[in-house]
Amino acid sequence: MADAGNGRLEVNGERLLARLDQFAAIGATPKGGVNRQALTVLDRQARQLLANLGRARGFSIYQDPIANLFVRREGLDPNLPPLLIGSHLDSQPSGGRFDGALGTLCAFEVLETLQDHGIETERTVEVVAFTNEEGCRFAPGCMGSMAFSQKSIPQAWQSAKATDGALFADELAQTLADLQGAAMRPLGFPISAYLEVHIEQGPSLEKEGLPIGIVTGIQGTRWLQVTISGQTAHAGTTALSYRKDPMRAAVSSLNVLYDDIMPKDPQSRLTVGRFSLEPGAINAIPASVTFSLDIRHPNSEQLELIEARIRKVLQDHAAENGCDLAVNQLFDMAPARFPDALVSVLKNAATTANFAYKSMVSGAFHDALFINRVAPSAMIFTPCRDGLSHNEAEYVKPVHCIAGAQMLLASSLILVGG
Ligand code: HGY
Ligand code: MN
Ligand code: MN
Ligand code: MN
Repeated sequence: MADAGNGRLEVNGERLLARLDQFAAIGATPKGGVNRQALTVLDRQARQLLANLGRARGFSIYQDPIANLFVRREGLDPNLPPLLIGSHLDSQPSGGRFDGALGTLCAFEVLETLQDHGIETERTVEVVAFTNEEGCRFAPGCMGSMAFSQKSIPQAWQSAKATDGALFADELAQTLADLQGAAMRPLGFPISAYLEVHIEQGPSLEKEGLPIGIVTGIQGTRWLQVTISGQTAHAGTTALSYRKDPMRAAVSSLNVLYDDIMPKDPQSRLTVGRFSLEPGAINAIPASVTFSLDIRHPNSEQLELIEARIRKVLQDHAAENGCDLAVNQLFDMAPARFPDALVSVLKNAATTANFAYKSMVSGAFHDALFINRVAPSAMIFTPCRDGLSHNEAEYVKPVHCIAGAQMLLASSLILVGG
């Protein structure tokens, strides 16, 4: 096995960094981030680029009915379920150039390194770019990995009832049609394991000066869509006692929730990411306000309690303001715990590759959460500057990008034999 003179196979760091630049150019924003949202023309361009790069290396290219993209490097024994490695290529609207792309391109770099050195693995290795991990343009997140794990595409995602359901169906069909040079295959297939490299999207690895995090699990996430409906009326003539003001109900309930949840439980997370009012006239009391709530906690019971508390507070403040309340749960991702045996493989790889590391639970959700429901999965984190992500200033040092790919290569080699 060719190596860099120190007895180990090395990824081609320069090539990886060049690939990251190539993909960052697709949907590049003026502040150095990317806006490459799921199923947009830009997302399709990134998928096509990965497919072309894979074909140029002689790998087979597949997609499935939810537009997950696969780049396959055959192993010696076709009867062995493949090792799946990858992440996602879609981004946040004001996203960073590493979230998702780093994991996908580290995975592709593993295939290229195996190819460069003519290494024949017993087991086939496939790179995957899962569709719509972010869930911003179309909720929920992790659509590709969720559909893969349950071998079906929930009807709700394509029905007009869901947020932009009809648009989703059209954009999915167009994305599938646009991809050149890929064969269609059914949703979900047996895999031996799934590994994902991802940026930590938090500050701890950088703070502790560690190049690698070994992820033992992912905290739970719930998304709610809240609509408080009151009565639109004249801003100047309507006295307080006559008002049914949904904005007042929203502000007072959120004030309670902001003070009551995160300050009292440092493991909890509560975020209002989206907020809109109807009709949106400066001089009319709103008829309704609609906002999102992103709730996170590593513990399922706590997540349940937090959601119940939120619903109660919203209900009380809506009622106090003579308003109606509707709460729609957009999704509920139960916490995931990765299998110890696979986590140990990553730890062995880190030790062999001489990377200092720590074990940690992910604050962000990832495709690995769903794939872990059908096959042993685990993740490798790299530090990111100031822990910043879902922000155009997201940054990972080149040395850490390369460390992520090297870890993925070392872990994959343990899992594929040959
Ligand atoms: O929201 C998340 O946790 C993921 O980064 N999309
Ligand atoms: Mn991500
Ligand atoms: Mn993300
Ligand atoms: Mn992910």
